[in-house]
Formats: sequence, C-alpha cells, structure tokens
Amino acid sequence: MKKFSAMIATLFVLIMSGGAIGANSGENSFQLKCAACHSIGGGDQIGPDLMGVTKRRDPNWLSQWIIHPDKMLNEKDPIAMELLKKYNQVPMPNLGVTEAEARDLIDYIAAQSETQKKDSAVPAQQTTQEPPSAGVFFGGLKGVQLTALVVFFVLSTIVVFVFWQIAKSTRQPVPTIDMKSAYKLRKWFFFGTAVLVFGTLIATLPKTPYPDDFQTPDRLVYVAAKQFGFSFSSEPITSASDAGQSTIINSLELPQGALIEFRVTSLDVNHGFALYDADHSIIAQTQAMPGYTNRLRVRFPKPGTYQILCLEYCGLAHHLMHAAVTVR
Ligand code: HEC
Ligand SMILES: [Cu+2]
Repeated sequence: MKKFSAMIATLFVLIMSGGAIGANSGENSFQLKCAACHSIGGGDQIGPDLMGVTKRRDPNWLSQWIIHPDKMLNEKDPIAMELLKKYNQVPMPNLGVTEAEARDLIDYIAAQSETQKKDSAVPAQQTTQEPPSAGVFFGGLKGVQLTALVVFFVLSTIVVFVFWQIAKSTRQPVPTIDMKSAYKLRKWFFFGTAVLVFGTLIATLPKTPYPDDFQTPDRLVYVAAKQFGFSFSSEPITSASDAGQSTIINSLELPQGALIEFRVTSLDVNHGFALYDADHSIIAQTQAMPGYTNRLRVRFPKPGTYQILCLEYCGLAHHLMHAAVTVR
C-alpha cells in the first residue's frame, strides 16, 4: 500500500512538472540553457546543484554570474575561483543570458527550490526534468541501425578476405598472361562499370533529399550553436551578445509540412545540428561551423517533438548538447 501511494505521488509530480513545461520563460530558459549542467535538487552534475542557491549567494553576485561567468572568472572573482576549483576546472560558459532572462531564471530557481523542499517526501530526482541521456538514443539498437551494423560487418569481412587473398597470391610465381584476353576483359569491365554507375545515378539522383531548392522557404530559423547549447532566432545571430537578445526564440515551434530553412552557424567550435524524429532516426543534419552559415531545408512530416543533438564532439559536455522542436 505504501509503495502504491508513493507511486501515485511520483506520477502526480511527474504529470504536474510535465504540464508546467513552457508555462513560464524562466523554466524554458533553464531547460534550454542550464539543465545540461545543473539540476535543482537532483544532485551535482557537471555544475553544482542549484537548490537554494538564491539564498546561499548575494543576489547581485548571482545575476552577474549568470549573465557573464566568463568575465567573472577572468577577473578572478574569489567565489568563482573557488567554485571553478571545486568543479574540476570546468568553467561555466557565457550563455548569452540577458538581465531580464537572468531575473526570470533566478525566480524559477528560487521557486523550484521551495517546491523541492515541500516535496522532499518524494525523491528529488524524480521531480527534475532530466535531459534525455545518450542511452535513450543509442542504447537499444534495432531496425535500421541493426541492419546498418550487420551490413557493415559483412562488407568489412569481404574487404578483409579480398586483401588476404591478394596478399597470399603475391607470394606465388607470376603466371603467364594472355594479353589479348586481358585487354578484352578490361574493356568489358570498363563499360560494365560505366553503365552501372550512370544507371544508378539516373535512377537515384531525382530522389535526393534536397526539397524545393528554388522555392522560397515558408519560414527561416537562424541557429547559433555554442558550447553547450543551441540558440534560435528569426534574425541572424552573429555574436554571443546577439544570442542574449530578445529576438531569441525560447521554445521553437514550427508548422507541420511547411518548408523550413535553418541557417546554422557556430559561435565557438565546430558543432553538429541533427534533427531526430520520435523514433530517434535522423531526418536531416548539417554542421554548425564558426564563420560559415549552412542552410538546411526540412519539411517536418508529422506533428510531435523532434530532438536536436550535436553530432560533433565539441567538448566536455558535448553529450548533453541538445534542444527540441515542437511541430504542430
Ligand atoms: C556547460 C555546463 C554549464 C552550463 C550550461 C551552465 N552552468 Fe552554471 N555552472 C557550471 C559549473 C561547472 C559551475 C561551477 C563554477 C565553475 O566551475 O565555473 C557553475 C556554477 C553555477 C552557479 C553557482 C553555484 C553556486 O553554488 O554558487 C550558478 C548560480 C549557475 N551555475 C547557474 C547557471 C544557470 C542559471 C545556467 C543557465 C543559464 C547555467 N548555470 C548553465 C556549469 C554550467
Ligand atoms: Cu557537440
């Protein structure tokens, strides 16, 4: 009976916290920019647990830190230096947080800390929305992934076998070759390959997934990747300070079936930008490169949530670099 009521309570908390997603901008920003490294009451992750931090720290220090941690580390702020040492010298990155956003974030952290305290009967872990871990995506291989793996092993075996045979044959004396039939064979091999290659190209090129390149997209979304998150805007994002502006879209919602053009760049190192459907299959991807803007055109086939993951190892928290698009 006790177990049962605990289960109901947990379920209730999960439903409540699920329902609250998107309810306020502080929560959205936190999920987007902070949850990769921090929990509130779920224990230390890459950064410290933020439960009660609004009481622990001077409010002014707190907002300064959230807005530009890089500056405070450069200026050797004593608290910042102590934290840096404690958290394995991983510096918290500047996430382009505006003053207003910092206020929302601090309110959200304070409110969450209170809620956690009241709900302490329920294990705190279950009330925070943890980011999906890499295991969710790549843990259980099945379907296309499993097929790809099997094909890879079969092809590798063939390649290894062929090389082994060739290596073996070089140790035998060279047989005399009938040059006339060898040339004839070469000619047939050349034409055969040419027909095969051009045939395949003609048959498959029209099916390449670059939709409507001459059409104006229905919607432009500018994307800036930065260790360790993505910012979205309807205007170009060219610097970390742009990334903190009010044009930033906190939760990305896009219409189903419309032609969307993502213009993807990076503000620091190379990142990936890969869109995954509900089955965790990639539907489109491009690189996010500093100094370049890559265009990626997509039509989302179905409504639902599409995950965005970074596909380039970009640093310590790379595996936590993710975002989501809601398609309606
Ligand atoms: C890439 C990981 C990462 C991200 C993302 C991140 N932080 Fe941090 N944060 C850290 C680390 C690591 C520390 C410890 C100090 C240090 O090493 O620089 C820290 C420290 C803090 C502290 C001080 C905690 C204390 O005990 O005084 C606060 C507050 C904080 N972060 C808030 C935020 C907020 C708000 C966001 C989102 C806007 C955020 N962090 C995003 C890694 C991160
Ligand atoms: Cu990455």
